[in-house]
Amino acid sequence: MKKNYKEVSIDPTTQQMYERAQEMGIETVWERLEKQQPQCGYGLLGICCRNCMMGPCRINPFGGEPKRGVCGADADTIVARNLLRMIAAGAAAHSDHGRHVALTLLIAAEMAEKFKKEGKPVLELDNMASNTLPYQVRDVEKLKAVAKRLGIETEGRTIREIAKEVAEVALNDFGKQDEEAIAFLKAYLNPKTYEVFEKAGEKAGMPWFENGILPRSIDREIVESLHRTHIGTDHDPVSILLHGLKTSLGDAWGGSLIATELQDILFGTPQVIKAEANLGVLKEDYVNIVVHGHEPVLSEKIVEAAQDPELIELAQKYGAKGINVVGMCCTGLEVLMRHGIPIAGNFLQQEMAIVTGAVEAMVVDVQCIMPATVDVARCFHTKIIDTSPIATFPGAIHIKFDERRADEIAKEIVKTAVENFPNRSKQRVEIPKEKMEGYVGFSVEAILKHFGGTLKPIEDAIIEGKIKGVAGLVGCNNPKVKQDHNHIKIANELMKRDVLLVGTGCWATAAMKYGIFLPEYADTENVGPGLREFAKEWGIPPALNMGSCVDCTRILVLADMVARDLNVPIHALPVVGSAPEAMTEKAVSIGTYFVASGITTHLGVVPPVLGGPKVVKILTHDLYDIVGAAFIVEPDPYKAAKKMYDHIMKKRKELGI
Ligand code: SF4
Ligand code: MSK
Repeated sequence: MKKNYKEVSIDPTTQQMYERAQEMGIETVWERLEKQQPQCGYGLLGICCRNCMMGPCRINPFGGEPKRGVCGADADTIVARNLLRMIAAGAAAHSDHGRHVALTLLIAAEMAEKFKKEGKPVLELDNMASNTLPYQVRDVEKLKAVAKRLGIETEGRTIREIAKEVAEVALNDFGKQDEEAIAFLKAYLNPKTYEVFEKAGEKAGMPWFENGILPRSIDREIVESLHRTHIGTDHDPVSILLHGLKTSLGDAWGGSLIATELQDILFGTPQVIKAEANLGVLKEDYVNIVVHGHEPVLSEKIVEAAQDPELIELAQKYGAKGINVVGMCCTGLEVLMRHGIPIAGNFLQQEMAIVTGAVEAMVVDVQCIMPATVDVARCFHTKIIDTSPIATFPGAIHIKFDERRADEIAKEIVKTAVENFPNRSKQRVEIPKEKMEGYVGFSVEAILKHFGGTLKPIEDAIIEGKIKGVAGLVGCNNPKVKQDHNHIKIANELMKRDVLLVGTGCWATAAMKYGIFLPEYADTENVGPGLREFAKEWGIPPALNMGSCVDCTRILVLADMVARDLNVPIHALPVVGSAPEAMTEKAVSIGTYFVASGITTHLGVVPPVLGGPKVVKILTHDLYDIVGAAFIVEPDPYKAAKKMYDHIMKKRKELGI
């Protein structure tokens, strides 16, 4: 059933393309959601279990029979187990991404070693700055900083040797078998928060969680999640959820952190740069390539290949003015942050980009890519090119990526897109004109640089009350919520109350589309006087784009630095998190690791937990006593912002500021 375009999104480009899709009879995410109605009530409440073949089992949500599954599991056990599996899947996705980056760094270092033995230019290879390598070390300073944190010797060693050891320490964190916390967590976390993690088991009345919720290895905690939730294993919602916190911390201070830090080493640490967002970044006269997914290991190379003079010449031969690479979702944010490559949209715009009729190729890697893109692409000349050996899309072109042949494969992909340009039907092109500029690239390093090498100006502004606190806004779009509506409403409501925003993921793309990443936004009525004054004094927007989903760890590292400066655990800070339009299992893991790390976090979409009253109580109340933070679940953006602000004010009071 056709919806009014105003119901699906507040973004004019999505509205326009949604209408166009309707006219062309193209099914989109909104029709598919409609066809799923009514969605299963058991599923929404989290009280169905398929963990063994005596099931599936369902619990009566009204208190009648059946109260237990065939094995005897009650509603809380089932809800907690389902939630743990969601956390584990989210942590797995982020962490496998991190592993891929670590392996890429290792492969590059090993290739440098091999080439050196073959007599190629020694100095360049020792510095990992040779063009013969598929991947180089672009940020030597960051490599050394990460090595120093990890206790790796840097003096008198080549970049290649340091890079190799950093990659090895990272990879060891995935599979080690001892009981110690992972190396990256120990290297980054302040001792006060470390202690909170260590004592969490005791505080929860489960002293057999010997090292509390300190993750021992990234993979092990994910595997143990599957083990615990196997029929007949863990049945206490408290221990199941404690392990959920532990697994998510393996993501936060392990898999995702490794992804962010090693990507910065390989591709450069983001610095502040101006760029553009929204579907208006597609260009009518150019070959348009959309890079979509999450891993910059591929998209970095596509960006490079698109600058190849031979490929540009080929594009011109086919009548295009050149090659225009744009991003989508988190892969888009990665190249936006590092190179200012324009971002075409967030999660709910992937089909919309194809509906413009102007996309020659959508090049996808992993995560958040709808299989429906292939169906929409069939209505146009667009080619969907899948590239990851772990993500194959029926009906797409498969050009699988291999880091060792990265340049060659990237060129093949770009060439495939260029050669598709003559197949474009000019009459069927309609590109929305809206796009917006904004400043991006606020890595922790860029923020420090901007404030003169210290966070003191931010801390002072918080202590003075000019800024009341900081909110980390993250996460997806979800067609159950009007696209971007909650993202923008919550952002404005918090900024009005003088809360400085930092954010990532689809929230960041939403904020950029509405001009929030422009310093001028501080002059609008959506920003309170204190935050306005602070933003103007420092020449920053009232909200800072910190990158992709894995870059939520930049928010954690920033919070950790402030906590160190004030000599408190993270949970003592006037800081909150929010995923206003959460959708993925990764968002569940992020929300959980924010909370576990001490940042009370709001979810704007109710997760499937309401069928387990004990679970709800643990998540929204008991966790305050265990880790000092908990979840706020509130679909109404105004009420949500108020609750988040109240939490910030409570923390200020406790700090005596
Ligand atoms: Fe049913 Fe228990 Fe099997 Fe789940 S594990 S399907 S509740 S019998
Ligand atoms: S892309 S995880 S929809 S933020 Fe990271 Fe957006 Fe959520 Fe995917």
